[in-house]
Amino acid sequence: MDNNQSLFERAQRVIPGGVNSPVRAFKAVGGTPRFVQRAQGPYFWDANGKQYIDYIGSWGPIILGHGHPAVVEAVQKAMLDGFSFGAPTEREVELAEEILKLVPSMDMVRLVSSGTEAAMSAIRLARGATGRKKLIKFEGCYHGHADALLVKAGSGLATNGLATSAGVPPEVVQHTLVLEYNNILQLEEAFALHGPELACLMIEPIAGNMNFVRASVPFMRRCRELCTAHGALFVFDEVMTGFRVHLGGAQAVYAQQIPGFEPDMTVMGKVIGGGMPLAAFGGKREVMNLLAPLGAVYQAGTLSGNPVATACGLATLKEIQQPGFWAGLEAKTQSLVDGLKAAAAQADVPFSADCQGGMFGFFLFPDLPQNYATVMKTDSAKFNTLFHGLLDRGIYIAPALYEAGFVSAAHTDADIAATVAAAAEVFQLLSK
Ligand code: KE4
Repeated sequence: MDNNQSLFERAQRVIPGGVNSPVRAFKAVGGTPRFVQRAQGPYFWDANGKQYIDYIGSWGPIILGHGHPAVVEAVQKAMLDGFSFGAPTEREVELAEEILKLVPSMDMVRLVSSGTEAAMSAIRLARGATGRKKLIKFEGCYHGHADALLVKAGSGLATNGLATSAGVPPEVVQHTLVLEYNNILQLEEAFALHGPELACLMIEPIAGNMNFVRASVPFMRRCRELCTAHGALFVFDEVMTGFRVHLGGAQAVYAQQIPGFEPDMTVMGKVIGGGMPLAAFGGKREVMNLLAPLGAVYQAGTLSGNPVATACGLATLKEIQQPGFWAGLEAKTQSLVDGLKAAAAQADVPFSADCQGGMFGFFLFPDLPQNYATVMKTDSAKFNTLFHGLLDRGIYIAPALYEAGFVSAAHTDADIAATVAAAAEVFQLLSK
């Protein structure tokens, strides 16, 4: 038995499923999860000492690569001054100022410890600000595991969402409408039916929880128009895309295509903590001031704005502002996507891929899917062959066909070339 297997057996005796987050268990792809011993740059080494090129990077946060010297130094220094105080620190103010400088649609921001907490709090704030109950989300978008968000579409627009998890009573999800991503007709109908009751619309602007599906510009423009017309808050969930697809997040990408575009609120996470537990939600001053201790919308957290996590996040945000950072990252991500496309074409394997900044996705379809139903038509057996073929060759991609991939600044051209070469071998297996 190898060390990953023995560790997995041991873990399953004391941790449900042997993991602290379900996707890590390899349930969708089968096989034994790789237990990470250590990581450095674009690599990690598993419990057997095998090296992998890491395209998960903690599901997005590790945009600099593992163990960036400036980040390690900042964290080590912060730790010497104390791990946690439960009292305000200057560094929280510094990080908030940095986030607001880079995402000018927000006037204020509140730091929390996870994307789930940030999304949950943003919804509560939207409901408090509007006095309304209903919210719109989209099938295939994941905003963390708060009860109101564990919902799938009901039988029709007039009906309530249906809980996707045990333990979530119907009355908790009754105000959550789930629409099809990129479906303007459904969007129009939902606002026509429920406009005055809608507190907010929450969306992943580039849906990394459907692997990689972009909201079309017409769809995004219509979301903005309808939220404005009906007084619903337009909430961008940029936990994954924030500081990952662009220095200003996905909202900066859409603002290039829709003049003056901005959401009303933004939820962030992952990169802003540099890999440590840190997330945030923010918006316009008049909405954010409704939060306790000023306003009536309660929200709190023992470790919110943690002094070590904020040091990690700040050091990360400083590095991604260095000259040439984004050009270099985008060039590497694009060369990965182009290489994979060429290798798939060479093997005559139906394949499509897309990327933005340091985030990419691919599908075993000739055309990029526009919604969840299409993504889930993927031949999972073929995906699993691809996943394990790459894993055996030391390439670590997401163990689920609906997850995105991430390139860091530490990935080298040689790493990208090795990845494409490994994929070319595996595509040959798929085409047999
Ligand atoms: P966390 O609570 O996991 O920090 O964030 C929830 C969340 C919110 N919004 C978006 C767009 C997200 O992608 C996430 C979390 N992403 C998943 C990966 N698809 C985290 C991985 C996991 O669940 O283990």
